[in-house]
Amino acid sequence: MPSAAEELHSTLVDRIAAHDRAGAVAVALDTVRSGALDIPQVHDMLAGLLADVGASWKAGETEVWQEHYATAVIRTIVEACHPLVAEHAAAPVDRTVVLATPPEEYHDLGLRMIADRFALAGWTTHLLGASLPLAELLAAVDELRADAVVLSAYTHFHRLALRLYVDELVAARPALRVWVGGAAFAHEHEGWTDEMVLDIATIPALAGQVS
Ligand code: B12
Repeated sequence: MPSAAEELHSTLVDRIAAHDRAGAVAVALDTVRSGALDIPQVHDMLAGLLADVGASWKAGETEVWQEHYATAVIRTIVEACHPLVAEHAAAPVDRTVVLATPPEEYHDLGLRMIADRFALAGWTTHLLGASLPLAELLAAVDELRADAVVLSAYTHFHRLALRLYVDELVAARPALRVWVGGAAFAHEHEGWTDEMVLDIATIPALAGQVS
């Protein structure tokens, strides 16, 4: 018998192939509301689905527009689940995090999901999205009184650019906690400290590490 994640995966593949965005969103929302999967489990499944779409595009089996369409449907699902994040969130932990990707890094869907993980853990969460210039990040950190910044890189190229970005950020705000992650860090993080590279599984327990 297929698991709830496998069942949702297969239904979403069908709905996306049928260009039925509303149907895809409805089935994902029903799955969370029924308790069959929680939001992180839905996000993990969606990330796997997109990796498959990307592999299919690379193999020449999926058109660019189809990849964009699947990504857009998945983003709509993530946003549609957002009210449920507030319903399922832990008690507020009195910590604030700002999330962004560095200039020219447009892969921000993973970061969007990470924002919800922080919200579920009780953090005040401000997602600033993709390609944020450092000066704007610094202004946001001050205005929003952030305790921590979370940055994401998908490609190796953007991981290299992130190094300088983080060095400048740390020099400008030495007391700020800075975490990085994303696909560019999935296999190793040479040149980065263990403390800075965030393990997604530790998010529920992070508040105690930030004063
Ligand atoms: C969607 C997508 C796009 C969208 C992005 C939309 C958006 N707003 O995010 C668009 C169309 C903009 C795009 C553009 C490009 N893309 Co693209 N894209 C993808 C695709 C299909 C899915 C990526 C995705 O969203 N995955 C789902 C998310 C949820 O996964 P994730 O980001 O890894 O996040 C998870 C974890 O990594 C983690 N995480 C993420 N951030 C953080 C941060 C922290 C702190 C932590 C703890 C965890 C964490 O949490 C998430 C949940 O598990 C992949 C295919 C694939 N195989 O992945 C290609 C892919 C990433 N793209 C690729 C390429 C080449 C490009 C372009 C260069 C294409 C082009 N010629 O223009 C441009 C580059 C744009 C740029 N400068 O950034 C390549 C990258 C190859 C590489 N590794 O170098 C891929 C792998 C496709 C391929 N097979 O070749 N892309």
